[in-house]
Amino acid sequence: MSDHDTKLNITRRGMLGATATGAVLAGTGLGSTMMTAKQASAAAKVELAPGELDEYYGFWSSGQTGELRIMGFPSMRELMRVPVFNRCSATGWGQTNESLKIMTEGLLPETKEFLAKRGMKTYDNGDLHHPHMSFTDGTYDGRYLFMNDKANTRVARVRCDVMKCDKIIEIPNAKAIHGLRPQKFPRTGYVFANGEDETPLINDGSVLDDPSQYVNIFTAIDGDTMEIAWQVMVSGNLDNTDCDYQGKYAFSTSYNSEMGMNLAEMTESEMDHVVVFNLKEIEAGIAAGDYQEIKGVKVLDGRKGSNKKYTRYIPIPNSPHGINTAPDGKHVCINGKLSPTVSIMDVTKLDALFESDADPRSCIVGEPQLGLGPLHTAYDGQGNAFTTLFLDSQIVKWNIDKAIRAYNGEDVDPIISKVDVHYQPGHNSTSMGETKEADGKWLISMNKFSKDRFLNTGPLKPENEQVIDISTDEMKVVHDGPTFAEPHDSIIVRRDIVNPVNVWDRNDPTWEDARKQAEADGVDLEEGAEEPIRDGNKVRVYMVSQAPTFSLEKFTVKQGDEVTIYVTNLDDVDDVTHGFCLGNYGIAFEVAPQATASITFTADRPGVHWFYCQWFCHALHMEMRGRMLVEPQGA
Ligand code: CUK
Ligand code: CUA
Repeated sequence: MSDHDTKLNITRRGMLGATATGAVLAGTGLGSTMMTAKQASAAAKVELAPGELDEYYGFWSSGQTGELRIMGFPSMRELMRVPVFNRCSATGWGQTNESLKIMTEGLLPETKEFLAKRGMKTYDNGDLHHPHMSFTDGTYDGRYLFMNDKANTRVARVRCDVMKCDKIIEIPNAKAIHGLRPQKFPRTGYVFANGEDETPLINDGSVLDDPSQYVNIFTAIDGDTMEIAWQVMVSGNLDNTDCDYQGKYAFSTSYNSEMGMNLAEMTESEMDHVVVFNLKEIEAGIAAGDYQEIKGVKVLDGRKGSNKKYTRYIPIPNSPHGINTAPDGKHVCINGKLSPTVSIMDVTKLDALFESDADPRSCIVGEPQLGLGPLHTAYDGQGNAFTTLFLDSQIVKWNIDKAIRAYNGEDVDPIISKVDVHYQPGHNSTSMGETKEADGKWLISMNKFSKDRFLNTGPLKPENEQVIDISTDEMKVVHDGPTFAEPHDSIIVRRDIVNPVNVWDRNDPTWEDARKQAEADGVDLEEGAEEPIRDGNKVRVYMVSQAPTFSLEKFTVKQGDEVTIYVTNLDDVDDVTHGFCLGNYGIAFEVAPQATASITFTADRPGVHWFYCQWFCHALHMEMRGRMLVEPQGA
């Protein structure tokens, strides 16, 4: 890079609010020293002094860990883990009655039966790839986060007021929910989720090794009720999905248009496709009764050659993966993966495809060659795009308008710059980049390999997430962040949009069942009961907690009783969370301020069993304990 360029960049940087050091050095023209100082000043924007707050919330997936993670961004401090599809030792997610209800009520009847035979109530694992926030008018509205489970075909919702999961549903007819995006306009509205694996529509064993009878399913969920609005049967598999800013179309990439069952078959054809879903036509089709009802869901036929107005198949080279709608409201980038190209689709040209027999490729207005292995694209809101190059281990910054002009024959190079990342990036995300309010400040590159970037942790290495300053044309890596298995995707949300409470509302619906049971037992949840309430061999123990005591120092049950313990935390001070851990009974859960939580188990071990508060809450936290006395059978 010439001195001239460097100076220009620094000047622009100065205007964007770099430190005084940067501005001074810009005047001196000390090339190499300047780079270091620039990097230092960019890094300084990432590091926060003790007590300083981040500018953004980051909502991170965790892949096969199955949880949602909350990051402070750009400092990359991990703030919280929200269990969703996984079990959590700390919070009791997957143990408490309240969490089990959320984890089980949305399972399909056949799944409940299948799990019951294995002595399970719900799946223990999940594979969470894509967390996305609800939208209103094209930007985040801070209501909900939605996320997929590829492993067990589920979709979950997290409430942003308390940052807890409140709904999990299993999607019937589909297999391996992968791509997931909320409707951007006018609001969410729909949550679009597509299945990655193709199977027979009625997958009961009557069709097995006959892929010609397999289908794939695109699903629209009502984000308010978490019920399935409709499904569309498609040809080929489906990978990632996104939708437009007009509320008219959703799209999914397909890397296996061949419907191949092995690698050679799946990568055979030069062109795969994007499926475009016409939301109005689909709604009209539902209204007209043009569907079959399978497992309680209305399923429309949008397969190739079905001659319907529901879908169009746009040929795209070669095994496309990520699909990302630009903040300009017009362009959608489809990342070629095995092709070094990104295909730019113009959503304003989609009406014509549905109204006439126009060439499906007529909506493709650009196809720049960017490098090897393009997987996902993010945006700065200023007409530029950032694409991860998995094989090149780079992020490429390029200009959408220039790419379109080059496609039309003009001699322009859309590529602005490239930066090395370490190593093999999958997703990348920019600050507010998947909304109309993309602000062009930061990019996170979520790299699948860290190799030599951290102290060695043995054969299993962390991934490496790198924060990149994109406020100038020259992208700068300013921070490495190791992370455990295996975040795929993330969103970076301005902090003013997210406003969680500090203390639960006592009327929260989460413990509605506990409230009803207490009422039936004539107990006030906020007072607890002095003695266990016996109902045959069912025993209910009502306790309250207030630092540093539980309201019961002991209670007695009989061996073999089915015991339910309710704990209500009366503390209403920020951060005074208690826990309930029952030793050698494998029981532990969190009770946050003003919350009620409960657990049901069989008291099959006689003897003295201590319970204790497992969340450090007070100088006398150790003393916050009590005994469960279990009388032996026959005593
Ligand atoms: S997919 Cu993981 S790198 Cu599941 Cu979003 Cu592309
Ligand atoms: Cu209550 Cu520790």
